[in-house]
Amino acid sequence: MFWDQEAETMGRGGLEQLQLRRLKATVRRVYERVPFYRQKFAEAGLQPRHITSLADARRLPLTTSADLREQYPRGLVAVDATELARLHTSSGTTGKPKGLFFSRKDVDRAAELMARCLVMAGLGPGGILQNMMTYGMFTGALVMHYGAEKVGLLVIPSGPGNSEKQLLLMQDFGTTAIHTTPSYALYFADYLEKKGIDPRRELSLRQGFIGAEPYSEETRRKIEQGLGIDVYNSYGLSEMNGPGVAFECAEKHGLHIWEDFFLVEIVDPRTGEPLPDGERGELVLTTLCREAMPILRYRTRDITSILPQPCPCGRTHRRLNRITGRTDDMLIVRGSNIYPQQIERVLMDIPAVGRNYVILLEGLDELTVTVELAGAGFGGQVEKLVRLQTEITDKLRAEIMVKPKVELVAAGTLPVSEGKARRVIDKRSL
Ligand code: DLL
Repeated sequence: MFWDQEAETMGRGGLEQLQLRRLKATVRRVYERVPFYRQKFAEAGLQPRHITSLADARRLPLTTSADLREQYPRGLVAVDATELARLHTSSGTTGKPKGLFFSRKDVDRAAELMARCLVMAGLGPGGILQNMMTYGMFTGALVMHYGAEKVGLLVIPSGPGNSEKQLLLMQDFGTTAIHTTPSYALYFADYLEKKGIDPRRELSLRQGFIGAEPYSEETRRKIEQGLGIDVYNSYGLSEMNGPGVAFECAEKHGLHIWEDFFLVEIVDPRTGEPLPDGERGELVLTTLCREAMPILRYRTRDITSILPQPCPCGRTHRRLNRITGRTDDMLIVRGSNIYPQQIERVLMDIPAVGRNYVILLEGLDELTVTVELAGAGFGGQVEKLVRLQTEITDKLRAEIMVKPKVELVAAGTLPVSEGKARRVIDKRSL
């Protein structure tokens, strides 16, 4: 099923021609209207007429998250104030937020891409979507909301948290699909288990659109089992609209990124040099259709690779591999480079492990992983617990080359955040 079959299955030649036309228009636009880019072009001795092929894109300046903060609040806006329709902000872990503007057309186009994603996952009129993302300055809920309405779904804007209310809505209105983060999906699965509710028999849930945070295949499996749904990975970032940038099709093997809207590059995070398809590196994106706030070569800091093979679903837009981490997520512990996702993969593959965990670093590189046990966990069988603790320690050590201290706690003990989970607490720098 397609939302926009022509655009989604366009031949590569036509798609690349379209990209080039849009790239040139975007370059002209920012050169003429955004002093920040005009200056960057001047520094590089570059003019819009120098961009004559897609390969020339690598001559364009890179834009970083720090640039967006420095240009806050309106530095990167490329339209008149009267054309602005919506503001979102995105706050990182430090400093000023980023101001992200949409024109009316941008709002509609973001919804259009979201609609492609939802139809790709098999949704259509009659579907009932419970949108459990945070409504507000975060793009996650609103962009999905508009896309889902476009497709003809009934949208329940439940927002995050309050599992009791979420469950009631699902029971009373027959929710068929949910939109949430992996951490809340796991938490909610736990909640149902505790309540003794079998989602397969008692709820109408069929699909989950899960994103906004990295997660592993093992976590996908846990969510699918716990909620009795098909999980589709959804990737996006506020700087590029929010959700709807890349999404899985029924193959569930890589996320189609909408290349008529985004120019995709993978670069070596250290040198910024482009890498060939298939190699893992940092994702760099250029908006090709944004009016209010076009962004050239944005360094997402997300690590992934392009799956070069054509997809059996017939879409020609290339697929991104699951995001395996961020360049700024990497922890260096006793000289080893560790990504939190490596820890997650190991944990979620152990059936006795529950759905939440925290990674704590303190003192001189002491690493403690606190792990919730699955459902019935603490049966007072100390021997079993000790065995499990040893199993987790050994498996983590084999994966990350560092021996962590492992603490086991009862299910539901660790805090759950309504927005994105905070799983790594690094007290070393304090
Ligand atoms: O999280 C947009 C979004 C909302 C995507 C809802 C999907 C669903 P930001 O708050 O700007 O925007 O955060 C963007 O979150 O650069 C990634 O590091 C991470 N991220 C988002 N989706 C995924 C995913 C939204 N599926 C940042 N897998 C991105 C891994 C993800 N990481």
